[in-house]
Amino acid sequence: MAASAFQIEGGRTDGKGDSIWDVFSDEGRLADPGDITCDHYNRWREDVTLMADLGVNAYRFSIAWTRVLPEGTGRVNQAGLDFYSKLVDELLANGITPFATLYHWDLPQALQDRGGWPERSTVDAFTEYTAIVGRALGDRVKHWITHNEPWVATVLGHVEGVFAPGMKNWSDGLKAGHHLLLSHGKSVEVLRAASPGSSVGIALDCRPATPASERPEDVAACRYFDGFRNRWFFDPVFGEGYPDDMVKAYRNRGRITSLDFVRPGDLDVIAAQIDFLGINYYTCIEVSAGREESEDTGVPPGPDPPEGYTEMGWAVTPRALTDFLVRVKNEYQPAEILITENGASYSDGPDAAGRVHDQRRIEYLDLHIEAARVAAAQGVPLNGYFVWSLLDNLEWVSGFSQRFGLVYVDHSTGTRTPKDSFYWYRDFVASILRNS
Ligand code: IFM
Repeated sequence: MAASAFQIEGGRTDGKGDSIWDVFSDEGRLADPGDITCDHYNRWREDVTLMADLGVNAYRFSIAWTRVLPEGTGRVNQAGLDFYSKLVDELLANGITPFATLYHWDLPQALQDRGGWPERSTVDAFTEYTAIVGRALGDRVKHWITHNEPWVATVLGHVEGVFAPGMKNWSDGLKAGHHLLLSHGKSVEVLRAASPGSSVGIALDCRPATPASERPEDVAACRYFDGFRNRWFFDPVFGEGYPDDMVKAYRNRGRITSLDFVRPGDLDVIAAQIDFLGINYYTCIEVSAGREESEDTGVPPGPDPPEGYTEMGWAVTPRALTDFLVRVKNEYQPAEILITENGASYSDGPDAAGRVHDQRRIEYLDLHIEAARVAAAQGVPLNGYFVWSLLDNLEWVSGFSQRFGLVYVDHSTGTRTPKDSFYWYRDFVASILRNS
């Protein structure tokens, strides 16, 4: 099961500082405000009990940087560390292994005010934060994820400006992306020192792409899209540096004049040996000429995919998950892969009897778990799968309109109601654990 702090916690209290997402919310840039979300900050015991009932043996959550360091660096807010410490203890008492993500996009606003991720000093701030959290929880947390989906933070946050901090500038975007990756690499060693014997990885999002036709223009557009969306992050993490074709293409398009923000030694730091690669997978895309930087959903222009679309407008494409996992194994040879997110948004709500019949989510999960199994049978070193998500949470700028949970949340009361998918997944997990 996977979740992130801003999407579920609420709890702007007990000394927590504001993150860029709190500010984005205060500015009215989200469809619903992020102040309370699922009130997990107060209901965390209930949520751990739900996971224990579900029978999952691992929970991936993220730590809100501003709960621990309200100003991003310097003064530590002990109440923030205590919150996560209690959560970790409760998980362990219930036989659930904690997987802690350090950064799921919620940069302290105080650091944004000093330039944010485009500034190299943010890398040092992140390693300071990592060391503090590692020392506080590292005796019990043995699985760490440095960053979640750096492509999203880079492109949606700094190039397209649709996510916090709302910057719209290619040059800052690529600097931000580099500093995110650099802070990942630096933190790997920091975490190993602070949390002896732990496993450290990063969660990369992906959009496998195929050309819309065999026309050379579509094939070239697809290659570009793959570089922009996937290889720009996968390649440096696995020691290959930034892809040459993309460096040239970004120059040709005037996205950058140089990569002078990449200092000698940076690429070695980014290529720090990781224990596992997290892959977040939802859908794939067909790319045609002129749409090579378009994150547009759906699979234009061919026929609709037989499994349909989720309510994010994302085509249900399990086969591409298998293919992508095999590709990653072949191209990058990670020691271990975990699917750190996979799930679907469907808005089914309670019927008159209070039951939530979310058959489409069951089908989505079933198809993707099977696709992952097929990849494992082809030698992919797959060692875990996290559903996104336990609760219907705040889907960033889309607010509560997109429901990804196995548990329905009534956002006016906070009441949690397990959906049919919850019971289906409970049975599935029980059968897996019985046979393992
Ligand atoms: O909700 C997000 C999550 O925060 C990051 N990965 C994708 C999910 C669905 O959009």
